[in-house]
Amino acid sequence: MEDKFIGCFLGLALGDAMCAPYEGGVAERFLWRMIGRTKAGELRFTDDTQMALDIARSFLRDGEINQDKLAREFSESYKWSRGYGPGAGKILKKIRRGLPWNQANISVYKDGSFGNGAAMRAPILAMCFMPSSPEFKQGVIRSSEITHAHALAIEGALLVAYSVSHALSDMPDSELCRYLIECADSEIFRSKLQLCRQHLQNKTELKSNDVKKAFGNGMTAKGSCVTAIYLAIRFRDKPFMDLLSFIKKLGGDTDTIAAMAGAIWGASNGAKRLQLEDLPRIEMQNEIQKIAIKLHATMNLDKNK
Ligand code: F2R
Ligand code: MG
Ligand code: MG
Repeated sequence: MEDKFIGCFLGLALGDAMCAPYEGGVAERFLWRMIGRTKAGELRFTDDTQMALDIARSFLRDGEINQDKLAREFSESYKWSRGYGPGAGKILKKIRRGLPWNQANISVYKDGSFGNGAAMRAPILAMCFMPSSPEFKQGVIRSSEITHAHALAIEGALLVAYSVSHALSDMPDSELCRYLIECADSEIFRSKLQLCRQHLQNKTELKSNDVKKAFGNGMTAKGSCVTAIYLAIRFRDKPFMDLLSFIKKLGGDTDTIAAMAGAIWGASNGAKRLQLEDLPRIEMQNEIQKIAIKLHATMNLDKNK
């Protein structure tokens, strides 16, 4: 199980760092080519991994998702050069200046953001709480709403977190799809998940343009979360690099789709199947691995209480 936790966190961070140079349009790609490596030549990660690390550190320190403390952690980690979403960046700067998070999160969009910024970091919650516990759903909601108050952003985060959790426990694909469809509150997520189940059952080899049309490749939760879930399951028995190559071709919000899909893939397959020796190193790789091991130890301790 420890190897699956490491696979999940490294799958998220590697997906993010390796697909970040393919995100967005020409300007974003050019910028990331300029700032996408550390001085030591390691790949830099973006907001996806940074916010996942913030949640993990906050949970390991506090033993819970304490929204005031996590809001502070998020805002103190904020750096423009991590490529945060436009709304999220504004919210985090306001929190840093002292605005309470529950005012900041409705200050850019009055109903809150429906971007995928809550879902991209949600895999960590599956390494903090057992999926059957009430704390699981609460943890996802609490960690999401600090920056993403919109119901669709939270729904996307829950679906990604459930997918990771069930990948950690090897739930069969058909059961996972059925479970996710039951959990979906909105028509948009339910219909995309039904389509996802159909394509997986029929083993349809959708081309990247068809994946984009069916599930989306953008920065909203409804236009990226099911894409990541579909691709993680479709590529589960294939090499990690095949998953990333497909996402690079898909374009759009590549780092985030790869972070979410990479976390689900890594939770299913574990770190050994990532074949790290053949992949570029990312910044803080050892620390990410250590944090995954600590999360695993904490979850086991909780189980024994
Ligand atoms: N910021 C980036 N990438 C750079 C730009 C990419 C390029 N321009 C492209 O179009 O692909 N990446 C990071 O941002 C994403 C996570 O975003 P997050 O944290 O959800 O931010 P935000 O700004 O809240 O939401 C993203 C966009 O969704 C639309 N949106 C959200 N809520 C809305 C609402 N209530 N009404 C209208 N529009 C809403 C806006 O366009 C937001 O800007 C990840 O990709 C991460 O890697
Ligand atoms: Mg990013
Ligand atoms: Mg992104």
